[in-house]
Amino acid sequence: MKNIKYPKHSILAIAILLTWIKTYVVYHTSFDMKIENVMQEVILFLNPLSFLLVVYGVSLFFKSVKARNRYLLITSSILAFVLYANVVFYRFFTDFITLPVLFQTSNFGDLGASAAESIFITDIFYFIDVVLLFAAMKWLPVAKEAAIIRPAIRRAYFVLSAAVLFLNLGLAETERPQLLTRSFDRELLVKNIGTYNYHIYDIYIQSKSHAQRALADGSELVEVNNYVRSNQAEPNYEVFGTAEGKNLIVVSLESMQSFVVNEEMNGEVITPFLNELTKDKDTYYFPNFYHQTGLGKTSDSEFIVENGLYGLGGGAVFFTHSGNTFNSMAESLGNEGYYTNVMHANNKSFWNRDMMYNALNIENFYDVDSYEIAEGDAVNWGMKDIPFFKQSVDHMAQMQQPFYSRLITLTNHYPFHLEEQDQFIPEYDSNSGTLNRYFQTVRYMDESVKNLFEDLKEKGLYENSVIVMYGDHYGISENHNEAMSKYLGKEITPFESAQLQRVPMFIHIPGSDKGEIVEEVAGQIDIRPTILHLLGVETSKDMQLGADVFSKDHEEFVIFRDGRFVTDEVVYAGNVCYDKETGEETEAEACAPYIDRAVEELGYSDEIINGDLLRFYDEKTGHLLIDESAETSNPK
Ligand code: GP9
Ligand code: MN
Repeated sequence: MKNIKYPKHSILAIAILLTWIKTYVVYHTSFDMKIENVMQEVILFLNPLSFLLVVYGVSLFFKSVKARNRYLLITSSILAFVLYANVVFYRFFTDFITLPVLFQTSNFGDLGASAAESIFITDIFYFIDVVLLFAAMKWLPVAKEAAIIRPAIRRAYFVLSAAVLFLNLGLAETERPQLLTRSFDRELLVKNIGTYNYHIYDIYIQSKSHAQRALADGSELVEVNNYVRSNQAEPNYEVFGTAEGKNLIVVSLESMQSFVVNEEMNGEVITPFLNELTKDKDTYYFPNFYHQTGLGKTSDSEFIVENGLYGLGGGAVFFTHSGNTFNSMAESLGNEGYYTNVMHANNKSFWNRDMMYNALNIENFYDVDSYEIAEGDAVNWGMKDIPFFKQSVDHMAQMQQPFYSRLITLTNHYPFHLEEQDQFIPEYDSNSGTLNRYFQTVRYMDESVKNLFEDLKEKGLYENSVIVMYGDHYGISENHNEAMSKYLGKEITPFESAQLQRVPMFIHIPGSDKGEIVEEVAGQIDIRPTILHLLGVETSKDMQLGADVFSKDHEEFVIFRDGRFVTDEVVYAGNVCYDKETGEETEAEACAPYIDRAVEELGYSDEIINGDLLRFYDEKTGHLLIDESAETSNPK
C-alpha cells in the first residue's frame, strides 16, 4: 500500500476535475438551463474546462510544491464562491450575475431582505470540491515533484488548454453563430462558453465602458447640445396632441421589411391585412422608412425608439451601457401619468432587457413568465405571435389607463420556421430556404396583427389607443442576394441593399380620419419625437437626435449605423453616391455635404452613450449640470 504513488501533478488534475464536475452538476441542479439537443449538452459539459485548465494551470509557475498547492486551494475556494454567489443570485432573479448589478444597490435591497431564507445548510455541497481538494493534498500519496516545472511542460500544457478553448468556441459557434458579437443573452453565454468564461467576458465589456465614462466630465455636452438644438424640429401644431391621453401600443414587427408590403409572391398576397391598413382612413403609412440598427438588432431598435439616440457601432448598447442615465420615452410618458411596460414572451435576460428596462424606467416587463405557453403555442424562439398578442391584450385589459405598452413579436425570426397549420401561403421557390420560408412567416405576422386589432376591439381597448407598428430590422441578409434578386427581378447592387433596409411603419389612430401614405424619407430615430408630439408631450428640451416626421422642419436624411445614408435625392452606400430615383451612380458632390454630417451625428450619439453624458443633463429645465461635475472631478 505504502508504495503506491499517484503521478506528479495529480493534485492539479484533481483540482481541475473536481471543480469541473461540480460545475456541471450545479448547471443541472441549480440553474434552469434549457438543453435542446445532444450537442448543447456536450458544450455544457465541456464549457468549464478551458477556463479551469488556464486558471489552475497558473500554479505551474510557482516555484515550490507548497506554493502550488496553496494557490490551487485558494483558487478553488474563490471559484466555489463565485459559482455559489451565482446560485444564490439565481434563486432570486433567475439570472446570472453581471457586474453592474453588483453596483445597483436596489437589487441588494431585495436580496438582503430574504437572503437568509435562501441560504441552506445543504449549500455546503457547493464547496465540496474545495474540501476534497484539501483532503487530497493532505492524504494522497503523490510522486515527488520537482520544485521548478520545466518550461516545455508548461508550454505543452497551455497549448492543450488553448486547444480546448478553441474546440469549445468552435462548437458554440456552430450551435449559436455570432454568439459573442450578437446573441447577448446571459443564459446562452453561460450555456455556451461556461459560467467562468462568461464572467471574464462580462468584466471585459463592463470595464471598457466604465473607463470611457470615468473620463467624461460633462463639458462634452456643450457641443452635443448645440448640435441637438440646431437640428431640432418644431412640432406641427395641426397634428400635435391629436392623440392626447390615449393609450399607446407600440408593436415591434420582427424582421419585417417593406419589400413584402403591397406585393405578391407567386400570385399570393403576402400581407393582406397590412396592405388594407396602408390605405386605411385612420392610418399613416410610411413606405420610405428605414431601420437604423446595428449588431444589437431588436435591442438597438428598442434603444433608438426609446431614446432617440443610435445604438453603438460595435456590440449592443443594451448590454454595454445598461448602467447609464437615460431620458427614455417611457420615462417621459411615465411623467405624464402613463403606466409603462414592455411585453415579450422570451427569457428576460435576452439582450440584457431586465437590466436595461430599469435604466429606461419601464415600470413592468411582461417576460416569458407572464405568459401561459400551451402545447403547440411555441415555435422558433418562443411563443407564437397570435397567442402572444391574445394574452398581451388580456394583460392590457387589467392595466390602469392610459398605458404605454411596447410589444415585441418573435415568430417572424430567422430561421423562419412554422408548423403546417400556421402556413397560410406556400413557400417561395428560390435557392434560399431562408427567403422561401420568410414569406410564410411574414404572412403569419400579418395574420397575427389582424388578430391583435380584433383582440383590442373585443376588449374595448381599441378606440382609446394609438397603435404604432414598425419593422425592427432586416430579416433577409445579403447572404441571400441571389434569391432576392430572383424575387425582385433585378440585381442587388449596394444601392438596392440600402433600399432593402426599408421597414414598414404605421401609425394608426382609430377615428382620426387623417390617414394617408406619407412619402417622407424617415427612420426609427424619428419615432420618439413623432409619438410624443402626437400624444401632446413637448420634447424641446430632450436630448434626442430624431425629428417629428409631421414637422415642417423634418429633414429627409436617414443615417444608417454603418455610415450609409439616404436622403430624398441620394443613397450613399459602399462609398458610392447613387441617384435615388434611378439607382445609377451619380457625382460624388451630391453626397459630399452629408458624409461628414452622418459621421458627426453618429459621433455625438456615441459620445452621449460612452460618456454617460445624460447624467450631466436636466431634461426638465434643459440645463447642463456641468458645474456640479467640475466639483466632483476637481474637489478643491
Ligand atoms: C429576442 C428577440 C430577437 O428576444 O428580440 O432578437 P433579434 O435576434 O431579432 O435581435
Ligand atoms: Mn429582431
